[in-house]
Amino acid sequence: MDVVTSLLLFFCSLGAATSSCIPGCQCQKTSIMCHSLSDFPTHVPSSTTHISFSDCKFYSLKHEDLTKFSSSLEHFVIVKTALSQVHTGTFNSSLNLKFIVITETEVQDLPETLFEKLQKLQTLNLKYNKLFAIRPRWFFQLTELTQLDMSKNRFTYIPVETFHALKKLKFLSLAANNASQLFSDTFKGLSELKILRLNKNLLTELPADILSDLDNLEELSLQDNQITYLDHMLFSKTPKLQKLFISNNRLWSLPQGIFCNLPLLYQISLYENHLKSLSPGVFGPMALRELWLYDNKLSRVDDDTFRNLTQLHLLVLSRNQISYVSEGAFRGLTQLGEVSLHTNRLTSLQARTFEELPNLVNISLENNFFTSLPSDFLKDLNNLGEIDLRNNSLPNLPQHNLDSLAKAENVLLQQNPWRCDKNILPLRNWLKLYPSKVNQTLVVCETPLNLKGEIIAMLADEDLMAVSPSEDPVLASTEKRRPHTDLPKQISPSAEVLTTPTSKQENVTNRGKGQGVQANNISLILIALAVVSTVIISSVIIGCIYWKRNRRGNENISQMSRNSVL
Ligand SMILES: *[C@@H]1O[C@H](CO)[C@@H](O)[C@H](O)[C@H]1NC(C)=O
Ligand SMILES: *[C@@H]1O[C@H](CO)[C@@H](O)[C@H](O)[C@H]1NC(C)=O
Ligand SMILES: *[C@@H]1O[C@H](CO)[C@@H](O)[C@H](O)[C@H]1NC(C)=O
Ligand SMILES: *[C@@H]1O[C@H](CO)[C@@H](O)[C@H](O)[C@H]1NC(C)=O
Ligand SMILES: *[C@@H]1O[C@H](CO)[C@@H](O)[C@H](O)[C@H]1NC(C)=O
Ligand SMILES: *[C@@H]1O[C@H](CO)[C@@H](O)[C@H](O)[C@H]1NC(C)=O
Ligand SMILES: CC(=O)N[C@H]1CO[C@H](CO)[C@@H](O)[C@@H]1O
Repeated sequence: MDVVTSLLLFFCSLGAATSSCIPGCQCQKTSIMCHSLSDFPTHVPSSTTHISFSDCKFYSLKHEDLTKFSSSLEHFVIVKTALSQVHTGTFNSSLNLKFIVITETEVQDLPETLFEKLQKLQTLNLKYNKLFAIRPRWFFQLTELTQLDMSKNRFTYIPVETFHALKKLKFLSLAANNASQLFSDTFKGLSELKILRLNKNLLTELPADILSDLDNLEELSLQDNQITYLDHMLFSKTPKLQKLFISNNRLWSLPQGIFCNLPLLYQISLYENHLKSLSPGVFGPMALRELWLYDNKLSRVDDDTFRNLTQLHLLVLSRNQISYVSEGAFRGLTQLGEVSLHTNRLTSLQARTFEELPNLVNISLENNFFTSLPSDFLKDLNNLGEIDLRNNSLPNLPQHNLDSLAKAENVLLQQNPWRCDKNILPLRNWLKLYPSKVNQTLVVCETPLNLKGEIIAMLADEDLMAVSPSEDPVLASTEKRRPHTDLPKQISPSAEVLTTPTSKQENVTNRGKGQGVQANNISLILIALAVVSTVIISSVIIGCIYWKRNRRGNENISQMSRNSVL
């Protein structure tokens, strides 16, 4: 909860006990809360310690406004007000101020000496104004300041000396401005700083030693900048770092050793960068539980890349360009519960890639180009929950693969070009054997054409004998079509088909008994069309259901992205 909210809640909690001491204001003991005033109130009691203004219409603030109560004033808040000018000297006799919030105003600049007398000030919140420049001397006397929030303003430049006096600062936010450059000494001496937010600026690089005095830093936000490179020593002096956000930048590589001195790190975001490769030596031992690397440009995952991440529960590598995952890529990830490799360029896997991952539950491999799966590739996995193979290039699955897949509770197989010849029999039998693992209605033939859209689990043996198993799946549906699957021929209606009413249901389920296929081409096409359209509509519905089901919150990853990357 930010300071404004907490203060407003504090005032609200005073509730019924308040009285209207000044028109438009509520008072409680020495606290005053004013709302929608058009002018700064003139008769504020001299004992006032807390005063706040929201949705007011006065444009300026000056020394005389505060003189009556300046010596007792401790908390001063202005929120959502037309304020555009704060005059020199406004706070120069309010020496007991500990807490100032000026937010959501029209203020574009503040006098250089505005805060110079405020040696007791602990919190200064200037978030969400229109400050276009930082005056280098603003904070020179604020030696007691612990919280400084300057986010959501409009400055592009941060003078190097700006924060040097703030030896007690614990929280500093410069997020959502347009700063493009920082210096080695920008954060010099801020050894108490725990949280530093630099996200949403226009930073392209960081000096290698910019964090070297921040030995108590716990959280660093660098996301949403344009950073292309991070020095390998950048984090060498921040051993207490717990959260590091670097997503949505332009990093194309991570140097060896960069994350090797971060034993307490448990959250990192690296998604939406341009990372082309990752190698062993990048991640040292740390407490990381989730690693999000989606939307990068990784082309391969090599042995031991993540070996030090023994606490990792979730590894997201989706939406890269990965065409190769080596056998030892996930070695050491003994806690890994879920790995997401979907939407990559994989055509095959190594048999031992998932070996020695005793806690692996979910594997997503959808939207790749798998034409086959290795034997026994799920051998060591005894808690397998879901394996997603949707939208790959599998023509069938041999018995040894099916034996592996039987370990999973849930297998997603739709959108593969299943070729319904006799090699599909193991899959058909398996689907019948394990109706609870797969939604059978979604697993349908792609070829041959006359079986396109047919539910594989419902195929009869005879259906499958009609097509030669050796036939190439593409050719089978085009040049090499057998006479009875020839499209023009099917369309020319035969008297028999037209005149004989058929029972659709029977012809779907019993089709294929001898000549049935040839005799019923038209009705089959109609039925197939009906089935296909049902399947399409259902897939959309299912898609929606999955989309909803997969919603899992994470404060640093937008819900949308999280859904589509897992
Ligand atoms: C404070 O500022 C006002 C306005 O600039 C000025 O008149 C006054 O002398 C100053 N007082 C002190 C104590 O600096
Ligand atoms: C930052 O700069 C971009 C253009 O580079 C501009 O569109 C945007 O409004 C600026 N943001 C702020 C907060 O000034
Ligand atoms: C594991 O961490 C150590 C210590 O930081 C480092 O030297 C080593 O290269 C890391 N190993 C891998 C495989 O990343
Ligand atoms: C596996 O996926 C299911 C369904 O999406 C989810 O409920 C479960 O938490 C996941 N398990 C792990 C260990 O990630
Ligand atoms: C299927 O996977 C490919 C390759 O990743 C992808 O381009 C395509 O959009 C996916 N199709 C669907 C319907 O998800
Ligand atoms: C299987 O998919 C169909 C749509 O094809 C859907 O109506 C049905 O609810 C799904 N069944 C399960 C168990 O999800
Ligand atoms: C069982 C059944 O109704 N089968 C029908 C399938 O289609 C043929 C040809 O159109 C009919 O003659 C059958 O009666």
